[in-house]
Amino acid sequence: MDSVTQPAAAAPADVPALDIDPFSAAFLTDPYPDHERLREAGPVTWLSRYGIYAVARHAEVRAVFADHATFVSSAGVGLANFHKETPFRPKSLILEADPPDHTRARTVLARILSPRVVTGLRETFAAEAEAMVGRMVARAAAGAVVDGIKELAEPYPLKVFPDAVGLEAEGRENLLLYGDMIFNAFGPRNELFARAAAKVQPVTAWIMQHCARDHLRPGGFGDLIYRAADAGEISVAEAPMLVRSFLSAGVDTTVNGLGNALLCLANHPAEYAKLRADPGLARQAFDEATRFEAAVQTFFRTTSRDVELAGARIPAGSKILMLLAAANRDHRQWPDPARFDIGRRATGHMGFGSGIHACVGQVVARLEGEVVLAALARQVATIEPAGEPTRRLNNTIRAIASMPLRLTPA
Ligand code: OVV
Repeated sequence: MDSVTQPAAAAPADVPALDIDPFSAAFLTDPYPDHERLREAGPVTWLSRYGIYAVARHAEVRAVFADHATFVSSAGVGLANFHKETPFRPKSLILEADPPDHTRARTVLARILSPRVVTGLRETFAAEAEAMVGRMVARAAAGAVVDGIKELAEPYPLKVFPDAVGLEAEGRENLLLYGDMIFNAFGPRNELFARAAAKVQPVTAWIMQHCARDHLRPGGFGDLIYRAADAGEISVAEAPMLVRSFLSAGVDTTVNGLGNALLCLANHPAEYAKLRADPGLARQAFDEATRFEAAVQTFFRTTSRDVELAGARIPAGSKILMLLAAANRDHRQWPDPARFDIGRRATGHMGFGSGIHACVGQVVARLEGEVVLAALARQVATIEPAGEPTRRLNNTIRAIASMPLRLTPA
């Protein structure tokens, strides 16, 4: 047997083994039946195909996030173990790091993305949301079927976030290609990865070029990273790598967070009616959509020592897949978890992770979600699917390529 077909390790005796492939086209197209199987098989399971552990319940996902010294990020947060394989790209200084290295990078990014700073963006982000929704509604008023992805979920984050980072307008389509590539790279070296990686050279070159200081508008998030380097908080060599984190984590996530929220609202007209009646529910509705259809479906950790988790003995050096989206529909945590209900308080969901690595950009993401959903609530009376959405399969992101919608202007 060659090394590709041979499992990485023998199945452990004390953990249920499953033959599920969480990176297959079938799983990624409709993950929810397999999420149920993974959750109900036990608190910790073994995925024979990859020789990895998996956790799909809320309590265990949260427990793994909470113990960052045992479940480390520095060996990679995808399937690849960086102690055995070369990383797909130079390691992120924040995502793929542990304390104390992680702490230094996190402190700088957390200050740049602090609630106080992000409050300063609210007016600009809200105005752009009203304008973009307005253009889409004008097309609908003229009788057109609109595309919720191509006309809103993609262009909105591609406008406001890189503007805030301080990136020029030209070439921003590279951000979508780069996101698709790195989120595929957290999974196995399957067909999805191969297709994305085929474009790696020009896209990576564009990204790294635009992480340089002279490409970044003074006062934007990117420039603020360089000012942290000026102040000696991080090295000059680290600065472009932290700008890269903005460009890696800030676009594909919010594009699909918005796309998934739009799909939820189109598929649940009674919930949209609630939002329409009270646009003040927009922020809570976006959070519920992030619980119900998490844009980031999975991340991995690697054990730094032998550990017992929910009765399972896991050896040092093991990869553990955390199914965030499965945890978000765990009936042990949420009443009626498979119901999209914008009236519920969805806080505590794993869509932004938790613990020291919890999404540092979630204040920006939530702002984008809130102002877009509030603009819809004010300008659109009803949202209906006008055909099946087309999925874009990705090893990590729950993504939609195109979503025909019929809108009734308010
Ligand atoms: C959360 C996240 C996703 C992807 C990339 C990064 C972070 C990064 O730091 O590069």
